[in-house]
Amino acid sequence: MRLTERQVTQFHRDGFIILREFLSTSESSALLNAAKRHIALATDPVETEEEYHNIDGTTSTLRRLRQVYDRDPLFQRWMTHHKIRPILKELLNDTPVLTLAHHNSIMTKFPSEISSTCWHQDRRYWHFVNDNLLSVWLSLGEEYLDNGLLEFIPGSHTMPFDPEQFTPTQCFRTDLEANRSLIEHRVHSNLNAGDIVLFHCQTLHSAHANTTQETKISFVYTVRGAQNVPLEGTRSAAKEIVLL
Ligand SMILES: O=C(O)CCC(=O)C(=O)O
Repeated sequence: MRLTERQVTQFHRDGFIILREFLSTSESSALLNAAKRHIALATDPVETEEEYHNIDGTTSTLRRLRQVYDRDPLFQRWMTHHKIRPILKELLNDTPVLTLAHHNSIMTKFPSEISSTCWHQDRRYWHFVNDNLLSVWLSLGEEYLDNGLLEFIPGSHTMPFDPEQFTPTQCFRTDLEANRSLIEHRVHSNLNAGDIVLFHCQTLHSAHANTTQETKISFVYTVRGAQNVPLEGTRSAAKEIVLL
């Protein structure tokens, strides 16, 4: 599959694009069933909501299964899918490489008051020579604002920001008027199982808490251009790579 010129332009202009029904119902159902099996096992490495928000407490709500590439052949098949490779190559303008050190996760969003995510850029904790990285978000069910759908600020991946516009944990501050007027331009689009969102590592995005009764499950992984190597000695260089 190739993207149209319009889609490529849209990605570079907005910092994200949505491709509807990218996977068939049977492919996404198989991934959802496998994801549910692995969520039930919750084998390490995992991240909990409490860890993510630095909250001490007795409860532990799963937020993501990490390192899913190694957990199941079905997950590997999705992350190296023949349909996605040419698209990633086109958007990165380079050979795509899976960065297993980072987003390589099944995301769970259990109904929980603390499951929201502040406005942020994914590159906040990543260390590469440049910004040529994007994430592939796959919906495994319906996603909408009430169950924690992602929202994006179009064009934010190319905007120059001052460090003061972010908190010490790299959340885009909502107490600043300048930031708030940018956030007013946020957009969202409901997703269904099999839809994918491709977004640049500098695109500001956030998500609401899940206020429904159902858990939302999604899959996210990150790719970089082969020439965009991780900085030596950083966490970004800690895992092996997979050339696509
Ligand atoms: O699902 C969420 O709450 C946000 C996920 C996200 O933005 C991320 O993992 O970078």
